[in-house]
Amino acid sequence: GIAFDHYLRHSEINNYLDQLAQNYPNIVSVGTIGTSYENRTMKTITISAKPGPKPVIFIEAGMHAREWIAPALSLYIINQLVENPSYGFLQDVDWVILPVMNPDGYEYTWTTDRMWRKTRSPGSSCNGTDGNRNFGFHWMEKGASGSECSETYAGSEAFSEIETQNLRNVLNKTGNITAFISLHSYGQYLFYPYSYDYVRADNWKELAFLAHKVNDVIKSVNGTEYTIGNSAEVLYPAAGCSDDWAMGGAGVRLVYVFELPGGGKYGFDLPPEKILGVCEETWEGIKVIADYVVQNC
Ligand code: 0X9
Ligand code: ZN
Repeated sequence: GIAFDHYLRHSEINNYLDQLAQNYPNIVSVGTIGTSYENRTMKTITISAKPGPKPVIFIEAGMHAREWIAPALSLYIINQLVENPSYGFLQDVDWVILPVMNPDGYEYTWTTDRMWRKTRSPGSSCNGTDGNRNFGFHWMEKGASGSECSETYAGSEAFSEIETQNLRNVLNKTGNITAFISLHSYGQYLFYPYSYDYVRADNWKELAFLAHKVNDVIKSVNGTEYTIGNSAEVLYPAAGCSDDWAMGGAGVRLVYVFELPGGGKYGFDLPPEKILGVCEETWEGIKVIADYVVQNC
């Protein structure tokens, strides 16, 4: 079983996925998309209640090491889908979930520096690249840094990081991805593309319409409200993010970034006793996206 009253180490997360694959072999499979720079296994879990082609919802979490609520929410979603499988949409949608996009950084936040954000690949003066500036769609145009020591260092070239290569490759080879959701914290924003500049997706009206439905449902749980919009307009331009690549590079139709609620001393260190509430409310919003995919995609 799994409890949502504390955060898990990367190895515990991988063990949970493997345990589900063992206990639910008919609907769950665990795959590896590759290894991280420090050789940790990057696992995805696929949840498919019945055979045959269906739209896929892909969820990526843990790009930024310190944003611990994001992997925790991805595990809550997995737990709901697998262990409480009473949801109608399970018949019509497959799920692929990557709980820890940046395992080296994640472990570093446990052992050494709670506020670490980037990967752990070495540089000549500072370590780490911001994975969310390293994707090859309008790479380095705006809101990304060429300085190794910056928190938003975009890397020596697009896809310089093994972790971003691994995500690119799995998105390229997974057919039928209809929705891509990237989980971050914090700030209660719900972004749709593009992030690289003040440019909206062709289907931005559809994305905005659905985002408002998601927000209404989340708000009805505990009152939490999200700011919705094109991320360049609402926050700041940031080129090289995974969501921009999912749409512009991999052609995914429904693309969102959730900036989950913050808490704790620094915003990123949401206290463990707050995990469950954030998971419960956000899951209601994720289900709205799943229902939309079933009805419209
Ligand atoms: O700067 C970022 O990468 C994100 N904020 S965070 O505090 N989680 O680092 C914002 C991402 C900008 N927008 C999109 N990815 N669309
Ligand atoms: Zn983030």
